Amino acid sequence: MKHIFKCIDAHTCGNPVRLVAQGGPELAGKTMSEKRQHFLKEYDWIRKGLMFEPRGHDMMSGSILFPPHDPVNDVAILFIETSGCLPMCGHGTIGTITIAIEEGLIIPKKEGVVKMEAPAGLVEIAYQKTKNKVDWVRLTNVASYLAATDLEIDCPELGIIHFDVAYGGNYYAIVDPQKNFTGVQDFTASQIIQMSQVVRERINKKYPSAFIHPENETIRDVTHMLWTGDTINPASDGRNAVFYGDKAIDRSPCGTGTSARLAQLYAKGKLEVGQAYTHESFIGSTFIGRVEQETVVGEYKAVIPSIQGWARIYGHNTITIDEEDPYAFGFSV
Ligand code: PYC
Repeated sequence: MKHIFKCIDAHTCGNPVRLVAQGGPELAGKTMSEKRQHFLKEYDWIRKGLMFEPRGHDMMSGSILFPPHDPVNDVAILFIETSGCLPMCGHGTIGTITIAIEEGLIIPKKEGVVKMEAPAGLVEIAYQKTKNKVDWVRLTNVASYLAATDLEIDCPELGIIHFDVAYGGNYYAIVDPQKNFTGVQDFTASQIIQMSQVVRERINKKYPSAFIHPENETIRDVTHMLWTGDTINPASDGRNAVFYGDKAIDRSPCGTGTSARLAQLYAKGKLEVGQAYTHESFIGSTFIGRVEQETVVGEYKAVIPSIQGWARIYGHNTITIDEEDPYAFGFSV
């Protein structure tokens, strides 16, 4: 049996986004969170086949669009990544909206605005288009908050490190420069990956069930690590290396990671409502983040962050998953 997927490939500030325009499954559920559970149970082979080698790679990330559940919205989205089906993905949103608008896959009710249902919640998006190109996309993300501060863990290469945990659509352990960690500028991507693999596992073992979203218990645990450090461009406000999946460092500044970072900085009094924060990725590409307003999530003080970035389409692919191919459902080395 052969399964055929029409995909449009783009990158958001360097990180890949593969939008599955045709061939995605029909899913059951009254919300995108329920549809995500259905996909994970019955169709995860699609994610594995399209994201992992030989059709994808460690950083591959993508999306599938669905009609909105509430007719006031424009679209609903499922994120498919090497790391699973994320509740929310910022670079994935910027890439998907760029593709969908340029290729006419979404006709928004109001030009320049897309209301998108993600598994983590409703995300309102603004974009600017010149002729048939999207110049930028700005998403107003789900409520983000600082969940814990100054926790400690033993990192094999560094010794004891201190970290905060913040939610920005996924839970991030944020490691700022400190005695045993001088900053991302002093490490290679491979070194950060090796440290993150061990540290993330140790964090979730040491703090079991500590990070569960107060309004959606399917969103849980530290899934991403965000290491900070000196910027490449002096005009930027911060730089990160975001680790996700098993071997990926985000090439974009990471939308949910930037949201978590904004929530952390705001809670610590280092950022004000409305203040722009230029966040650099490991490769030096930038998003502009902003705390738009304060809010609450359960018992936590939270913020509504916005993230602005750009994406470029680079390919139109018809991808086949042939069940007789020994590597039909991907592999990882
Ligand atoms: O941009 O939110 C993001 C993201 C998550 C994982 C990779 N990128």
